[in-house]
Amino acid sequence: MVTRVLIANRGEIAVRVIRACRLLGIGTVAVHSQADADSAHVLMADQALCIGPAPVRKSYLDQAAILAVAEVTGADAIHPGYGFLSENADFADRVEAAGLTFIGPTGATMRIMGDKISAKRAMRAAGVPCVPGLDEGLPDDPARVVAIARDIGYPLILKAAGGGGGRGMRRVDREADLLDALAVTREEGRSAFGNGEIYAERFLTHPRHVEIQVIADTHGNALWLGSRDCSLQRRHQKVIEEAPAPGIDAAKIAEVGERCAQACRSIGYRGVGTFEFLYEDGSFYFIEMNTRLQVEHPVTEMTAGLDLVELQIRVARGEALPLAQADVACRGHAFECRLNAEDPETFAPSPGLITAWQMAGGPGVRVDSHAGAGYRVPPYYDSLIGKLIVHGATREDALARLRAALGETVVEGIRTNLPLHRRLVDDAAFGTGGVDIHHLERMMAGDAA
Ligand code: MV4
Repeated sequence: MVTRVLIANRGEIAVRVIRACRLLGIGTVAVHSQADADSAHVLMADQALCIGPAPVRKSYLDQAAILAVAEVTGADAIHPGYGFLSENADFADRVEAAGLTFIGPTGATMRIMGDKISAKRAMRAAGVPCVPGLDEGLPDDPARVVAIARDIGYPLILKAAGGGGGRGMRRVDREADLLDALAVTREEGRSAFGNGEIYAERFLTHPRHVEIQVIADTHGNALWLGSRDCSLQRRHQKVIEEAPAPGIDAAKIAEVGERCAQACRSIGYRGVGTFEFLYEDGSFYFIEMNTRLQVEHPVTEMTAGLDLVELQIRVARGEALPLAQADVACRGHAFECRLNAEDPETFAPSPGLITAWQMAGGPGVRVDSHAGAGYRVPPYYDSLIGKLIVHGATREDALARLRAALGETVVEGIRTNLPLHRRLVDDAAFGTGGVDIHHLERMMAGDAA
């Protein structure tokens, strides 16, 4: 039963989840830090409770405080949003042990995907194409490490099993650097993730970051809902995402998508999930699976014509998916610009009072945000203040709408990355589509030169 959902998050995603609950006639409970007392999610929810001071360790990451709020408010489900506790397997287990519904996969599934070696092993076994390399931790014996690395070839990349999202990785270009690089990466893995297991893969030099959205119910049904391209990023922070990934044969994407959906069925996956791939020279290579709703889910919603948060709640309460793969049709093209309170050149955070706020509108334009004029962006959390999402019949139409929408958008009082977005929509390579993960950093390096 899901009659009252506690939203264990803040900002635009808390607002997004509250909207979905309202559509379903489900009650909502917000939790917030002292710094977010007058935030939009607090005002929108049926009830709101303060769970602690501004620092996330003492509020949005305080599992006991969140579970206590669920108990006193009679919430019967918890939506974790993204970030914070969304991929914390122990939290998912504690929620279920308290007799509540965790809106997401089981703790056991999250543990498999949280360990990047076990994730890759499980996905390779399920028929998902992976980066060449052993799906095992590297041994201690230096001679065996050198032999394994020779088999993979150089350049290769060392990755911490407990890492992910760009943390705990190191490129190695030659054998002479291998053992020192392994020692350093192991030590980082131990100190950052409490896990010194390291694996090696062939290093792809110019990949695109392409992901496949999936959703699965508890009746053995799983669907793939199209692709997204998230290559436009800087230091693992995505800037613009789009759906579908441009310039890739639809049949090739469908083939990989089917593999992802089949993998979900074979491991008994439940909820929404994302298979992350590197795409290089016409091939897909699985790297990680995210077991949460992602920031960029709206571009999939716009192209698939589905409400992913509604579907998340429906499958969490035990309903069968209301559609089959043959009913999934991805139409047109969508872009999402992440609007951040940050300096457009240095990317340094720029919190403070928003004095003017004008968002774009019109056909195919959507804004997901918790901000507005008079809102003070707190300095304690990530700098995302909203997302501008556009949809059009073709990539060209969507890009024209995005350019026009960025022209209408006004945010004053703080620095934002709007100037960067306006520049990117006029970038020739981005206009063509299919830039690799290094494009933005190359562009910024060109400015400095
Ligand atoms: C790689 C790679 C090249 N070759 N793996 C970074 C995030 C993490 N999810 C995986 N990452 C990478 N793995 C191999 N075998 C390059 C990256 C990478 C990257 C990937 C996706 C998006 C942005 C990136 C930025 C730098 C490096």
